[in-house]
Amino acid sequence: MIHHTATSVVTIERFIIEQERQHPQATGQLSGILYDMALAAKMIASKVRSAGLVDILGATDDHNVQGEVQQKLDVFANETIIKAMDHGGRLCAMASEEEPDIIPIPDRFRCGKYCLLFDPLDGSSNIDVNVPVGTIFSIVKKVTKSKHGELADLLQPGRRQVAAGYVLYGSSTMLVYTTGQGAHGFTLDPSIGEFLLSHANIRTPDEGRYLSVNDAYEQHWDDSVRQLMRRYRGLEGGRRSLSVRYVGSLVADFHRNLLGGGVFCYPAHAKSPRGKLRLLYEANPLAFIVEQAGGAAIDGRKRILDIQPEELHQRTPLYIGSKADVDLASRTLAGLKTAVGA
Ligand code: AFP
Repeated sequence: MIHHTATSVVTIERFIIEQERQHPQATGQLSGILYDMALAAKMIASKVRSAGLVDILGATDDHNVQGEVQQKLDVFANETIIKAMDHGGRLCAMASEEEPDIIPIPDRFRCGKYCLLFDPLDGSSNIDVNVPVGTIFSIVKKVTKSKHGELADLLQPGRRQVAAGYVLYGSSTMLVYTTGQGAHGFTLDPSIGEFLLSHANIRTPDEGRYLSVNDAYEQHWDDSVRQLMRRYRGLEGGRRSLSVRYVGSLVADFHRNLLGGGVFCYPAHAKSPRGKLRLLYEANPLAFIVEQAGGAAIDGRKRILDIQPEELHQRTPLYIGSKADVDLASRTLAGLKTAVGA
Protein backbone atom coordinates (compact mmCIF):
# COMPACT_ATOMS: atom_id res chain seq x y z
CA MET A 1 0.00 0.00 0.00
CA ILE A 2 1.35 3.41 -0.99
CA HIS A 3 0.89 6.23 1.50
CA HIS A 4 0.53 9.82 0.43
CA THR A 5 0.61 12.81 2.69
CA ALA A 6 -2.57 14.81 3.08
CA THR A 7 -1.01 17.69 1.18
CA SER A 8 0.37 15.78 -1.79
CA VAL A 9 -1.60 16.04 -5.03
CA VAL A 10 -1.64 12.64 -6.65
CA THR A 11 -2.61 12.49 -10.29
CA ILE A 12 -4.00 9.26 -11.71
CA GLU A 13 -0.82 8.93 -13.77
CA ARG A 14 1.40 9.08 -10.70
CA PHE A 15 -0.82 6.61 -8.88
CA ILE A 16 -0.79 4.12 -11.75
CA ILE A 17 3.01 4.38 -12.01
CA GLU A 18 3.42 3.85 -8.27
CA GLN A 19 1.17 0.79 -8.36
CA GLU A 20 3.06 -0.56 -11.36
CA ARG A 21 6.40 -0.19 -9.51
CA GLN A 22 5.15 -2.68 -6.95
CA HIS A 23 5.28 -5.29 -9.75
CA PRO A 24 8.85 -5.37 -11.07
CA GLN A 25 7.82 -7.78 -13.84
CA ALA A 26 5.19 -5.32 -15.20
CA THR A 27 5.71 -4.28 -18.83
CA GLY A 28 3.68 -1.07 -18.53
CA GLN A 29 1.02 -2.30 -20.97
CA LEU A 30 -1.74 -2.36 -18.37
CA SER A 31 -0.76 1.09 -17.13
CA GLY A 32 -0.94 2.34 -20.71
CA ILE A 33 -4.48 1.01 -21.09
CA LEU A 34 -5.53 2.75 -17.88
CA TYR A 35 -4.08 6.11 -19.02
CA ASP A 36 -5.85 5.77 -22.34
CA MET A 37 -9.13 5.01 -20.56
CA ALA A 38 -8.65 8.11 -18.41
CA LEU A 39 -8.11 10.15 -21.58
CA ALA A 40 -11.24 8.71 -23.23
CA ALA A 41 -13.16 9.47 -20.02
CA LYS A 42 -12.09 13.13 -20.14
CA MET A 43 -13.23 13.41 -23.76
CA ILE A 44 -16.60 11.82 -22.97
CA ALA A 45 -16.99 13.95 -19.83
CA SER A 46 -16.48 17.09 -21.83
CA LYS A 47 -19.15 16.03 -24.34
CA VAL A 48 -21.60 14.93 -21.63
CA ARG A 49 -21.15 18.26 -19.84
CA SER A 50 -22.19 20.17 -22.93
CA ALA A 51 -24.96 17.78 -23.96
CA GLY A 52 -27.66 20.23 -22.97
CA LEU A 53 -26.04 23.00 -24.98
CA VAL A 54 -25.48 21.49 -28.37
CA ASP A 55 -27.75 19.76 -30.78
CA ILE A 56 -26.74 16.30 -29.71
CA LEU A 57 -29.75 15.18 -27.72
CA GLY A 58 -32.21 12.62 -29.01
CA ALA A 59 -31.96 9.24 -30.63
CA THR A 60 -30.23 8.33 -33.87
CA ASP A 61 -31.94 5.95 -36.28
CA ASP A 62 -29.61 3.16 -35.14
CA HIS A 63 -30.56 0.47 -32.69
CA ASN A 64 -27.95 -1.36 -30.65
CA VAL A 65 -27.66 -5.15 -30.45
CA GLN A 66 -30.13 -5.27 -27.56
CA GLY A 67 -32.75 -3.60 -29.78
CA GLU A 68 -32.61 -0.39 -27.73
CA VAL A 69 -32.51 3.00 -29.38
CA GLN A 70 -28.98 4.40 -29.25
CA GLN A 71 -28.57 7.98 -28.13
CA LYS A 72 -26.08 10.05 -30.08
CA LEU A 73 -23.83 10.34 -27.05
CA ASP A 74 -23.67 6.52 -26.86
CA VAL A 75 -22.30 6.48 -30.35
CA PHE A 76 -19.80 9.21 -29.53
CA ALA A 77 -18.64 7.46 -26.35
CA ASN A 78 -18.31 4.14 -28.14
CA GLU A 79 -16.22 5.61 -30.95
CA THR A 80 -14.12 7.69 -28.57
CA ILE A 81 -13.11 4.64 -26.54
CA ILE A 82 -12.35 2.53 -29.62
CA LYS A 83 -10.22 5.31 -31.15
CA ALA A 84 -8.39 5.96 -27.87
CA MET A 85 -7.58 2.28 -27.39
CA ASP A 86 -7.05 0.57 -30.75
CA HIS A 87 -3.58 1.84 -31.67
CA GLY A 88 -1.58 1.53 -28.44
CA GLY A 89 -0.25 -1.98 -29.16
CA ARG A 90 -1.54 -3.23 -25.82
CA LEU A 91 -4.90 -4.73 -26.79
CA CYS A 92 -5.64 -7.71 -29.02
CA ALA A 93 -9.44 -7.32 -29.07
CA MET A 94 -12.29 -5.29 -27.65
CA ALA A 95 -16.00 -5.80 -27.07
CA SER A 96 -18.59 -3.12 -26.44
CA GLU A 97 -22.17 -3.26 -25.28
CA GLU A 98 -22.97 -1.20 -28.35
CA GLU A 99 -21.40 -3.56 -30.89
CA PRO A 100 -22.72 -7.00 -31.86
CA ASP A 101 -19.33 -8.71 -32.35
CA ILE A 102 -15.69 -8.56 -31.29
CA ILE A 103 -14.03 -5.29 -32.21
CA PRO A 104 -10.75 -6.28 -33.84
CA ILE A 105 -7.53 -4.28 -33.65
CA PRO A 106 -6.93 -2.90 -37.17
CA ASP A 107 -4.11 -4.67 -39.09
CA ARG A 108 -2.04 -1.49 -39.25
CA PHE A 109 -1.58 -1.53 -35.45
CA ARG A 110 0.33 -3.92 -33.23
CA CYS A 111 -1.58 -6.35 -31.02
CA GLY A 112 -0.89 -6.71 -27.31
CA LYS A 113 -1.80 -9.21 -24.63
CA TYR A 114 -4.95 -7.65 -23.17
CA CYS A 115 -8.65 -7.45 -24.07
CA LEU A 116 -10.94 -4.57 -23.17
CA LEU A 117 -14.69 -4.93 -22.61
CA PHE A 118 -16.79 -1.86 -22.01
CA ASP A 119 -20.19 -0.24 -21.72
CA PRO A 120 -19.42 3.17 -23.24
CA LEU A 121 -22.34 5.14 -21.80
CA ASP A 122 -24.51 3.34 -19.32
CA GLY A 123 -27.84 4.87 -18.34
CA SER A 124 -28.02 6.77 -21.59
CA SER A 125 -31.81 6.98 -21.52
CA ASN A 126 -31.20 9.45 -18.67
CA ILE A 127 -29.17 11.91 -20.71
CA ASP A 128 -32.06 13.99 -21.94
CA VAL A 129 -33.09 14.76 -18.36
CA ASN A 130 -29.62 15.64 -17.05
CA VAL A 131 -29.26 12.58 -14.80
CA PRO A 132 -25.76 11.11 -14.24
CA VAL A 133 -24.51 8.48 -16.66
CA GLY A 134 -21.36 6.40 -16.66
CA THR A 135 -18.77 4.32 -18.51
CA ILE A 136 -17.81 0.85 -17.25
CA PHE A 137 -14.75 -1.16 -18.33
CA SER A 138 -13.10 -4.50 -17.73
CA ILE A 139 -9.65 -5.76 -18.75
CA VAL A 140 -8.61 -9.40 -19.10
CA LYS A 141 -5.42 -11.04 -20.35
CA LYS A 142 -5.43 -13.01 -23.61
CA VAL A 143 -5.53 -16.77 -23.02
CA THR A 144 -5.42 -18.09 -26.60
CA LYS A 145 -2.24 -18.19 -28.66
CA SER A 146 -3.68 -16.18 -31.57
CA LYS A 147 -2.20 -12.76 -32.31
CA HIS A 148 -5.66 -11.23 -32.63
CA GLY A 149 -7.90 -11.93 -29.68
CA GLU A 150 -10.65 -14.50 -30.09
CA LEU A 151 -14.04 -14.93 -28.47
CA ALA A 152 -12.48 -17.28 -25.91
CA ASP A 153 -10.23 -14.44 -24.75
CA LEU A 154 -13.25 -12.27 -24.03
CA LEU A 155 -15.45 -14.97 -22.52
CA GLN A 156 -13.50 -15.35 -19.27
CA PRO A 157 -15.03 -15.46 -15.80
CA GLY A 158 -14.82 -12.18 -13.93
CA ARG A 159 -12.31 -13.50 -11.40
CA ARG A 160 -9.73 -13.40 -14.21
CA GLN A 161 -10.06 -9.64 -14.68
CA VAL A 162 -6.76 -7.87 -14.20
CA ALA A 163 -8.38 -4.44 -13.92
CA ALA A 164 -11.82 -2.90 -13.97
CA GLY A 165 -13.30 0.51 -13.45
CA TYR A 166 -16.05 2.99 -14.05
CA VAL A 167 -16.43 6.66 -14.73
CA LEU A 168 -19.35 8.59 -13.28
CA TYR A 169 -20.34 11.74 -15.13
CA GLY A 170 -22.15 13.40 -12.23
CA SER A 171 -21.90 16.70 -10.39
CA SER A 172 -18.20 16.01 -10.82
CA THR A 173 -16.56 13.38 -13.00
CA MET A 174 -15.07 10.50 -11.06
CA LEU A 175 -13.04 7.51 -12.19
CA VAL A 176 -12.86 4.51 -9.85
CA TYR A 177 -10.65 1.55 -10.73
CA THR A 178 -9.01 -1.52 -9.33
CA THR A 179 -6.14 -3.71 -10.44
CA GLY A 180 -6.74 -6.05 -7.52
CA GLN A 181 -4.86 -3.82 -5.04
CA GLY A 182 -7.88 -2.07 -3.57
CA ALA A 183 -10.41 0.20 -5.23
CA HIS A 184 -9.37 3.82 -5.71
CA GLY A 185 -11.32 6.88 -6.80
CA PHE A 186 -10.14 9.96 -8.69
CA THR A 187 -12.03 13.20 -9.27
CA LEU A 188 -11.52 15.20 -12.44
CA ASP A 189 -10.29 18.72 -11.76
CA PRO A 190 -11.62 20.48 -14.86
CA SER A 191 -9.38 23.50 -14.34
CA ILE A 192 -6.25 21.43 -14.98
CA GLY A 193 -7.82 18.51 -16.86
CA GLU A 194 -6.41 15.89 -14.49
CA PHE A 195 -7.95 13.11 -12.45
CA LEU A 196 -6.73 13.59 -8.85
CA LEU A 197 -6.77 10.95 -6.14
CA SER A 198 -9.78 11.73 -3.95
CA HIS A 199 -10.86 8.34 -2.56
CA ALA A 200 -7.88 6.10 -1.79
CA ASN A 201 -8.61 2.50 -0.85
CA ILE A 202 -12.40 2.70 -0.76
CA ARG A 203 -14.09 0.49 1.86
CA THR A 204 -17.80 -0.05 1.55
CA PRO A 205 -19.74 -0.37 4.84
CA ASP A 206 -20.55 -3.98 5.80
CA GLU A 207 -24.20 -3.08 6.28
CA GLY A 208 -25.95 -0.77 3.92
CA ARG A 209 -28.20 2.23 4.26
CA TYR A 210 -29.72 2.11 0.79
CA LEU A 211 -31.78 -0.27 -1.30
CA SER A 212 -31.74 0.35 -5.05
CA VAL A 213 -34.31 -1.63 -7.02
CA ASN A 214 -36.96 -0.92 -9.62
CA ASP A 215 -40.01 -2.27 -7.86
CA ALA A 216 -42.27 -1.56 -10.81
CA TYR A 217 -41.36 -5.17 -11.66
CA GLU A 218 -42.73 -6.51 -8.38
CA GLN A 219 -45.70 -8.13 -10.14
CA HIS A 220 -43.25 -10.24 -12.18
CA TRP A 221 -40.91 -11.22 -9.30
CA ASP A 222 -41.09 -14.65 -7.75
CA ASP A 223 -41.99 -15.11 -4.09
CA SER A 224 -38.40 -15.31 -2.84
CA VAL A 225 -37.53 -11.93 -4.40
CA ARG A 226 -40.67 -10.37 -2.91
CA GLN A 227 -39.72 -11.78 0.48
CA LEU A 228 -36.19 -10.40 0.16
CA MET A 229 -37.55 -6.93 -0.56
CA ARG A 230 -39.85 -7.13 2.47
CA ARG A 231 -36.82 -8.01 4.58
CA TYR A 232 -34.79 -5.11 3.19
CA ARG A 233 -37.69 -2.81 4.00
CA GLY A 234 -37.92 -4.10 7.56
CA LEU A 235 -41.43 -5.50 6.99
CA GLU A 236 -40.32 -9.02 7.83
CA GLY A 237 -37.55 -10.55 9.93
CA GLY A 238 -37.11 -7.66 12.35
CA ARG A 239 -34.34 -6.08 10.33
CA ARG A 240 -33.65 -2.34 10.21
CA SER A 241 -35.24 -0.98 7.03
CA LEU A 242 -33.12 0.38 4.21
CA SER A 243 -33.90 3.68 2.49
CA VAL A 244 -34.85 3.36 -1.17
CA ARG A 245 -32.77 5.23 -3.77
CA TYR A 246 -33.03 4.43 -7.48
CA VAL A 247 -31.55 6.63 -10.17
CA GLY A 248 -31.86 4.13 -13.03
CA SER A 249 -28.21 4.67 -14.01
CA LEU A 250 -26.29 1.69 -12.71
CA VAL A 251 -23.02 3.57 -12.20
CA ALA A 252 -24.74 6.29 -10.18
CA ASP A 253 -26.70 3.83 -8.04
CA PHE A 254 -23.63 1.63 -7.55
CA HIS A 255 -21.33 4.53 -6.67
CA ARG A 256 -23.68 5.95 -4.04
CA ASN A 257 -24.07 2.54 -2.44
CA LEU A 258 -20.33 1.82 -2.61
CA LEU A 259 -19.53 4.95 -0.60
CA GLY A 260 -22.58 5.07 1.66
CA GLY A 261 -23.35 1.36 1.98
CA GLY A 262 -26.26 -0.37 0.34
CA VAL A 263 -27.42 -2.98 -2.11
CA PHE A 264 -28.38 -2.66 -5.76
CA CYS A 265 -30.70 -5.38 -7.07
CA TYR A 266 -31.77 -6.16 -10.59
CA PRO A 267 -33.54 -9.50 -10.15
CA ALA A 268 -34.57 -11.89 -12.87
CA HIS A 269 -38.31 -11.87 -13.37
CA ALA A 270 -40.99 -13.63 -15.37
CA LYS A 271 -40.63 -11.30 -18.36
CA SER A 272 -36.83 -11.14 -18.21
CA PRO A 273 -35.58 -14.50 -16.91
CA ARG A 274 -31.90 -13.46 -16.98
CA GLY A 275 -32.45 -9.92 -15.74
CA LYS A 276 -31.39 -6.94 -17.81
CA LEU A 277 -27.79 -6.16 -17.01
CA ARG A 278 -24.83 -7.53 -18.95
CA LEU A 279 -22.40 -9.86 -17.27
CA LEU A 280 -19.27 -8.79 -19.15
CA TYR A 281 -19.80 -5.05 -19.42
CA GLU A 282 -21.62 -4.23 -16.19
CA ALA A 283 -21.78 -6.98 -13.56
CA ASN A 284 -18.19 -8.31 -13.76
CA PRO A 285 -16.32 -5.00 -13.53
CA LEU A 286 -18.52 -3.68 -10.72
CA ALA A 287 -18.28 -7.03 -8.89
CA PHE A 288 -14.47 -6.84 -9.02
CA ILE A 289 -14.55 -3.32 -7.60
CA VAL A 290 -17.10 -4.06 -4.88
CA GLU A 291 -15.15 -7.12 -3.68
CA GLN A 292 -11.97 -5.04 -3.55
CA ALA A 293 -13.90 -2.59 -1.37
CA GLY A 294 -15.08 -5.33 0.99
CA GLY A 295 -18.52 -5.90 -0.54
CA ALA A 296 -20.04 -8.75 -2.54
CA ALA A 297 -21.91 -9.49 -5.76
CA ILE A 298 -24.07 -12.47 -6.71
CA ASP A 299 -26.58 -13.40 -9.40
CA GLY A 300 -28.94 -14.62 -6.69
CA ARG A 301 -27.15 -17.92 -6.12
CA LYS A 302 -23.63 -17.66 -7.44
CA ARG A 303 -20.75 -15.25 -7.01
CA ILE A 304 -20.77 -13.04 -10.13
CA LEU A 305 -17.00 -13.41 -10.60
CA ASP A 306 -17.33 -17.21 -10.86
CA ILE A 307 -19.85 -17.26 -13.71
CA GLN A 308 -18.45 -18.72 -16.93
CA PRO A 309 -19.75 -16.47 -19.74
CA GLU A 310 -21.16 -18.19 -22.80
CA GLU A 311 -21.81 -15.22 -25.02
CA LEU A 312 -20.65 -11.62 -25.30
CA HIS A 313 -23.96 -9.98 -24.50
CA GLN A 314 -25.06 -12.41 -21.79
CA ARG A 315 -27.38 -10.92 -19.19
CA THR A 316 -27.38 -11.73 -15.52
CA PRO A 317 -29.50 -10.93 -12.47
CA LEU A 318 -27.47 -8.83 -10.05
CA TYR A 319 -27.37 -8.26 -6.27
CA ILE A 320 -24.37 -6.11 -5.45
CA GLY A 321 -23.15 -4.00 -2.55
CA SER A 322 -22.59 -4.26 1.19
CA LYS A 323 -21.65 -7.75 2.35
CA ALA A 324 -24.39 -8.28 4.93
CA ASP A 325 -27.09 -7.16 2.50
CA VAL A 326 -25.85 -9.40 -0.31
CA ASP A 327 -25.56 -12.30 2.15
CA LEU A 328 -29.21 -11.74 3.07
CA ALA A 329 -30.11 -11.97 -0.63
CA SER A 330 -28.17 -15.19 -0.94
CA ARG A 331 -29.89 -16.80 2.06
CA THR A 332 -33.38 -15.55 1.25
CA LEU A 333 -33.26 -16.51 -2.42
CA ALA A 334 -32.00 -19.96 -1.46
CA GLY A 335 -35.08 -20.27 0.73
CA LEU A 336 -33.07 -20.59 3.94
CA LYS A 337 -35.01 -20.05 7.10
CA THR A 338 -32.09 -18.69 9.13
CA ALA A 339 -32.60 -15.63 11.28
CA VAL A 340 -32.49 -12.51 9.11
CA GLY A 341 -29.80 -10.74 11.05
CA ALA A 342 -27.67 -13.86 11.48
P1 AFP B 1 -30.16 2.53 -20.31
O1 AFP B 1 -28.69 2.61 -20.72
O2 AFP B 1 -31.06 2.04 -21.39
O3 AFP B 1 -30.65 3.83 -19.71
O4 AFP B 1 -30.25 1.40 -19.19
C1 AFP B 1 -29.61 1.63 -17.99
C2 AFP B 1 -29.43 0.33 -17.27
O5 AFP B 1 -28.75 -0.61 -18.06
C3 AFP B 1 -28.70 0.54 -15.94
O6 AFP B 1 -27.82 1.62 -15.95
C4 AFP B 1 -29.82 0.74 -14.96
O7 AFP B 1 -29.45 0.36 -13.66
C5 AFP B 1 -30.91 -0.13 -15.51
O8 AFP B 1 -30.69 -0.20 -16.91
C6 AFP B 1 -32.27 0.43 -15.28
O9 AFP B 1 -33.23 -0.42 -15.80
P2 AFP B 1 -34.78 -0.24 -15.46
O10 AFP B 1 -35.24 1.00 -16.17
O11 AFP B 1 -35.43 -1.48 -16.01
O12 AFP B 1 -34.94 -0.14 -13.97
